Amino acid sequence: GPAPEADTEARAWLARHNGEFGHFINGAFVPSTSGKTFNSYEPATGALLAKIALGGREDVNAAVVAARKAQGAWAKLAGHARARHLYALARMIQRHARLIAVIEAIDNGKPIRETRDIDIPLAARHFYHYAGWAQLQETEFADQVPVGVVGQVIPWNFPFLMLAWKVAPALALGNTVVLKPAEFTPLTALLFAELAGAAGLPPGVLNVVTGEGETGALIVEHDDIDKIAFTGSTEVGRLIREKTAGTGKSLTLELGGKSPFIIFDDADIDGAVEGVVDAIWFNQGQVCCAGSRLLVQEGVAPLLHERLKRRMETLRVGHPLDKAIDMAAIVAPVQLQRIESLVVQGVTEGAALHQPKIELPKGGSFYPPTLLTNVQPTSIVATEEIFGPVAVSMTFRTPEEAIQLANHSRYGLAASVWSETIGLALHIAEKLAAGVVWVNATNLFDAAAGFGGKRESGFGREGGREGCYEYLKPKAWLGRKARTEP
Ligand code: TXE
Repeated sequence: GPAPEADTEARAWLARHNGEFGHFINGAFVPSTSGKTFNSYEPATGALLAKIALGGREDVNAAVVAARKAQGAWAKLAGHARARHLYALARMIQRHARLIAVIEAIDNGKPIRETRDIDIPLAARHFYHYAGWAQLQETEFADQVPVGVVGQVIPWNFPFLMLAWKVAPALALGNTVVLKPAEFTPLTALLFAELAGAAGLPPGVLNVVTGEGETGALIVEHDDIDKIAFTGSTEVGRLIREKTAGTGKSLTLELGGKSPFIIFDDADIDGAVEGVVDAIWFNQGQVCCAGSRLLVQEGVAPLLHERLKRRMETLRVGHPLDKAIDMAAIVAPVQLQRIESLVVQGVTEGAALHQPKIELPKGGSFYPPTLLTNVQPTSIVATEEIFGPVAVSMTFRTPEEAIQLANHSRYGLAASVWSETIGLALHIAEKLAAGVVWVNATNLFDAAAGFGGKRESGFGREGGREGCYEYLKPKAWLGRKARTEP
């Protein structure tokens, strides 16, 4: 069951705010001008978790005004001075790692083991990494200037990590931020804002406006924002691209995916099975780069499916704060229904359904680990992002067929290739339409490596040097020496 002592600190933090949160604008929490709020629920129980300010036009405007006012002085700071702020933020994350991890697990429904070991440490690492780039700004990016005021709209699947991916490079390179967390998961962004204030980040440099899609749209449409960075659904990404077209705003989009996970006959089968567990059942499959399309070479398919099914029987689905579980809750009932309906459609289109006989907790939004075999490449479950713990499996005969099947997608975010023949694996990797290819591995991330997609998975990179360019604009300086001679 859940570890009750683990959430005392979290409950105390919620109680300190009376379970009600305003926007973080110009260094302080403020309610919505309209007085409107929305509810945030606990996915694992369905219980009300907090009341959150619903951002309207006035709130977005106040945040943009604060960000604009702060931007000049923030950009004028020497790189090493901005780096000090980022180091302070990174240390703050580490000091409060447990609290952030617990709040994230409660708010999103994901396992505490994942927030504790992955989301939060990796978020801290992003701040450390970009502190390094801030120190190098004058020498490495001498001909570039900050973009200015940046609007960042982020999703609910990795709320704190997506905040770090966006906020760290933006601040490091002299921009100021108006951030909108997803409506399902606003809490760790608010906690971060509070910690940033305590760490001495100047008012206005980071502003958090909470709200639903409409609040995001107000940010996208605001006249005094220089750039929009968005991670979320392909549909909303398309809308944002349309809305920013014809304006001077820069844009980066990190959208959906349907990433292939290719297993050749000569792959290390046990390794590949553990890879699948990681690829599609990590974070309940709510991962943009999830290896959701298994492409298995014909000779090994029966064995792989058998081993995979056996492994599925051992996965435990439980409460997010239980350290002994592998999977926890789906973020919201609406997402659960979407998963259920897509799986039903897949079965109607001829897929064979396999779910282990395991017990699911009652009350919250839970879905078991699921495998669909005998899937046709044109089936809706093979083409649409399910964004849940559902692996769909198809077979292929030749490497050429694997490449063709893998690239038969409107997306191009990630791919995994499993083979003990390194030459083959590298040949396949080269041919895949993807922003990242993992060989005999999956879901590997690093703050120093640029992450992003092609095709309808979006454009722009987060992480590493590439991530810096998304928050800088080239500026040419041409001039003549003043003539001093007569
Ligand atoms: O995403 P939305 P949803 C995919 C995944 C999932 C589906 C639906 O397939 O099942 O999208 O999820 C804000 N202008 N991904 O509906 O709506 C919204 O408030 C500006 C993949 O939750 O895209 C939230 O902060 N902003 C993805 C953010 O956009 C708007 C992660 C993302 O929510 C807006 C999430 C608008 N018009 C979902 N409408 C990934 N790439 O990892 C909404 N928002």
